[in-house]
Amino acid sequence: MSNSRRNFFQNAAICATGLLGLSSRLNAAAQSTSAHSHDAHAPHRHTSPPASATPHPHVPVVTPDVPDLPFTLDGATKVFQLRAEPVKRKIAPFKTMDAWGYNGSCPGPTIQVTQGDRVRIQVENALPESTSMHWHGLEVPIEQDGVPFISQKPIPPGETYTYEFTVHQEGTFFYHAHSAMQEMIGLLGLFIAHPQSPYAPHADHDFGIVLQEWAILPSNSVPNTASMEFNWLTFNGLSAPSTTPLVVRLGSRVRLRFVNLGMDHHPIHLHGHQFVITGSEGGRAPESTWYPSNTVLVGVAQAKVVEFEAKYPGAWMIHCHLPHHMMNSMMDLLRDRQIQTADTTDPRALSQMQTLSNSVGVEHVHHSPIAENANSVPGFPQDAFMEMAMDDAEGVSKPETHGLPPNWSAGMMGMMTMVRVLPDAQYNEIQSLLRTPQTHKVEGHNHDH
Ligand SMILES: [Cu+2]
Repeated sequence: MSNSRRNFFQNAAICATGLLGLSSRLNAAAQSTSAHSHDAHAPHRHTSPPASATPHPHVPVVTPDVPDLPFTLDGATKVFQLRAEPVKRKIAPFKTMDAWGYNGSCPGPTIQVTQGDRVRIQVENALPESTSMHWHGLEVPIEQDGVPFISQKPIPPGETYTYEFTVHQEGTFFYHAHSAMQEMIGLLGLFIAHPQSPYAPHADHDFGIVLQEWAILPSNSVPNTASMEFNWLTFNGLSAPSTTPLVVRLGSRVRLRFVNLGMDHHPIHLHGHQFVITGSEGGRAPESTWYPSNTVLVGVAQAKVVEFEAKYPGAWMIHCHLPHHMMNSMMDLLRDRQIQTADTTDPRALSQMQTLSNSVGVEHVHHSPIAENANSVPGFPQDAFMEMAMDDAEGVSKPETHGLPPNWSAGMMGMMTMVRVLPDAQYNEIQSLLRTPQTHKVEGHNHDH
């Protein structure tokens, strides 16, 4: 180790010690406002982020549909536990996959620390094969780098390996098993390092979104990680319309952090607003580099962070703009009965739609009207029969979808979610629903009777 490098780590350690008090307070603040934290220390799940007059230097990152990873303290060191294991994930109302993940979640739970923190992460291997963990983008000593046979021996099934390092960076990082097929079957998660000096301007909402793609043959549940034909596209392990909308207050500043560890680059597009790209997998970008945009290309192994003022009320889509990534495999719904016609007077087509309806498990299958002469038009059908409303399906109906127009889910497919920019009254209504113990549905106002 060179002198400069040794000095660097010594300085980092001193820095961490000096800032420990601040760091702990930041984390206490973060945990008390964490919207989706599963930390037993967080007393208020689903509480709303504070309004812009917040006393906190930063709001915690919310990873929709993915929990946060709790930690304990050993002196000044934050201790995390990750268990690599098979995970069942219901990615859409009619599709459950057998992936691998951490602590029952795929992607794994989000780690949030503050720049300067010393962290210890105990990785338990409950997989049927060896694994290891790489801290993607973090400047850690080589023995913590997680590459099997180069920086460590693989972690055998049933054993636990401990990583420990100081996080001297800020930004959006991720952790993943350092083997290609294990990455592709889901072994990754977000690693957020909040800055010691708050970012300016202040963001009122901060969301993390993991982009993944899967090849799952009809009637199968195990992704084929060797395939290059992806038919299921997910944000945080869910396909639209199961993805939970991002609910933000009108007039607030919103930060979105995307990470991609798949086989394709995803151009992520936001409707109705311009954003600036404020960071990458290397941390915060200087403000002089920001320019207006509404599509950000999130390349493989990259993180991209964008920020925007939520100026316009409405339900604004956020999605990958690759056309095939805005849908999932229809083959899977139809199994061996492909629709050959969209003629609704064709009894076969109707029976197929009925089959579809049964397999989806909802009474109403919605599709847009088609023309009388549709079958005589070359190229027909394209999107007919691809629109299916599943507003009330399990995993789709939730407080965050409350108040959306009927059949809102008809056009929501694949790598897609929405940001709902809501005036105070509607925003507060959803926050209040989130604080209420959930019953089966939130739409009905008399479901207690
Ligand atoms: Cu894409």
